[in-house]
Amino acid sequence: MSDPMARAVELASRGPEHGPNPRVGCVLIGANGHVAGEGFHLGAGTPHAEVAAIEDARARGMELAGATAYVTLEPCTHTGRTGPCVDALSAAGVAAVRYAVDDPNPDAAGGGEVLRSRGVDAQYAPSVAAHELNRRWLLAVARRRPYVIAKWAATLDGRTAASDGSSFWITGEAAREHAHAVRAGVDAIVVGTGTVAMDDPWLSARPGGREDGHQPLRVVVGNRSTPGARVWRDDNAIELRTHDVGVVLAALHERECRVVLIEGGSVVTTAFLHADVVDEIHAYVAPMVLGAGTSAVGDLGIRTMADALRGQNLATTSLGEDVLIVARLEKGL
Ligand code: AOF
Ligand code: ZN
Repeated sequence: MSDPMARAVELASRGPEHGPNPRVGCVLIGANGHVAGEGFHLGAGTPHAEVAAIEDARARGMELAGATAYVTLEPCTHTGRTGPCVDALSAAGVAAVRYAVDDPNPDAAGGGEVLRSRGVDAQYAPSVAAHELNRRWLLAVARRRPYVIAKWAATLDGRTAASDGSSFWITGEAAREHAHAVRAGVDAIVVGTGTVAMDDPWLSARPGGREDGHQPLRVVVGNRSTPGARVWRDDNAIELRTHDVGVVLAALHERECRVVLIEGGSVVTTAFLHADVVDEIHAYVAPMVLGAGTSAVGDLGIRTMADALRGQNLATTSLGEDVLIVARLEKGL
């Protein structure tokens, strides 16, 4: 095995993108230098990667005394939904641990130190790929608030609806399909009551035209009531009667939402941008001009070019006639 940590990252990436827990992979190399077991985490409530790898080694009848564990995240010390991985690793006789990212979760962190105190050769072995895989999760846990993506579909002149309120459709099939795949990877979708009243959206994740097994929580913010709207079709939806962005983020953090998608309308999107909590923008742009109507983003109080919110262009993707620009605004980590 040339690079067990790279393999661990590859395994980790098979875990689900959404959910409260990180994507973690583990490779156990036996004292003989051969792979003894592999595992990855399948989401909250299922075994952690380390335990999955130990179980895999047992199922294969492999010896773990003197083994080295390569884990993409520092092994946990806590009993949460499952037991502490530091105990599982030491009980299995693992002699050395290499972990690629320090755990930012205060309840679970400190595994490296605990293992060293037990005589295990545990070392932090940073990997950019491991960090990148859980970038959003790491930020969400460290900042105690969800990672925020603001998304809109606009015309070339930045309009998201015509002046009569109509907005179907700005972007084409391919862009809408892409947006459904993004929805399937997030924990919650936030919209304002205005959007619910005007568009009556389903806010479901339907990649490939079919409801995904994971449906994000639908979150409606604002003071208006919207009885009978499609968002209320089942109980995977909540109403937050506030305009305070901090209150919305605290409520979603409380529910262990790590990544949230703001889908408008303009008032809500503007409020999140104004509060400086948007980490990423997904702007779908259609080759269309309206000249009048709603702007994707309202006044942010920016009066001069030097004060513009400047993102880093992470990706530009052609989707049929349309283009998606993904810009990262996030600071830190
Ligand atoms: C995971 N998978 O493979 C590892 C994790 O309370 P629990 O049991 O759901 O544990 C979640 C925490 O455990 C998580 O926030 C992280 O700090 C730590 N390690 N978590 O979900 C894993 N190794
Ligand atoms: Zn664990």
